[in-house]
Parts: sequence; structure tokens; C-alpha cells
Amino acid sequence: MFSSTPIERSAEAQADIDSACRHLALYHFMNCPFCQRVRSQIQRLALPIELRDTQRDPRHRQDLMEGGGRTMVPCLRIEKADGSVEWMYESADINRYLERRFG
Ligand SMILES: N[C@@H](CCC(=O)N[C@@H](CS)C(=O)NCC(=O)O)C(=O)O
Repeated sequence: MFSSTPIERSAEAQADIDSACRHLALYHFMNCPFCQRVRSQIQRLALPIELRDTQRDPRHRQDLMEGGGRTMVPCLRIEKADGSVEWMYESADINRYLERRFG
């Protein structure tokens, strides 16, 4: 499987990104190729985003269904500054969002 070297940042820049990533979580499962694309992007951008496996933990699957309205993965849960939550589906959209915000 293709993987690239994670980008490197100054300690300060990485600390800001670590902090921002506390408000993100990726719903996924291991054998999903679309999830793999997003996990590769997360690795490349050195993002400490919590991974929530919906096959291994039924609570994550239930939270995804209740919050996002579908069990489809990948889905990025984005908690905004005002406390509202966006559930972003579609691997291409998630990767574009991560690149724009952290690339
Ligand atoms: N177009 C979507 C396809 C995602 C997709 O098909 N995910 C499958 C797993 S590989 C899935 O979640 N299927 C179960 C479901 O929809 O509940 C993307 O690129 O993210």
C-alpha cells in the first residue's frame, strides 16, 4: 500500500494543529478502501485525529447513524467553535477539507 512520509512542522505549528484536531474524529473501518484514502491523508499531514471504528465498536456506528444520518464511512465529525457539529461524508470531500485546512 502506498504511503508517504508525514510532513514536518515546527513544534509550535504542530501544537496548533494537535489542538485543532481534538475537535475532529474520523468514523471508519479497516477494510474500507475509501477510509484507507482518508487515513493516508491523515498520516501524510501528521494529524492526530481520533479514529472511531464502526465495525469494532457498535456505539460508534450508532453515534454515526444518529448524528450523521447514515452509517456510511468514512465520515469526519467536525466540532465547530460555536459547538455545532458537521458530519462530512465522501472521502474526496474529507481529503479536500483536510488539505485546505492543514496542508
Ligand atoms: N463515495 C463514498 C463511498 C463510501 C462507501 O462506499 N463506504 C462503504 C464502505 S467501503 C460503506 O460505508 N458502506 C456501508 C454503508 O453505506 O452503510 C466515499 O468516497 O467516501
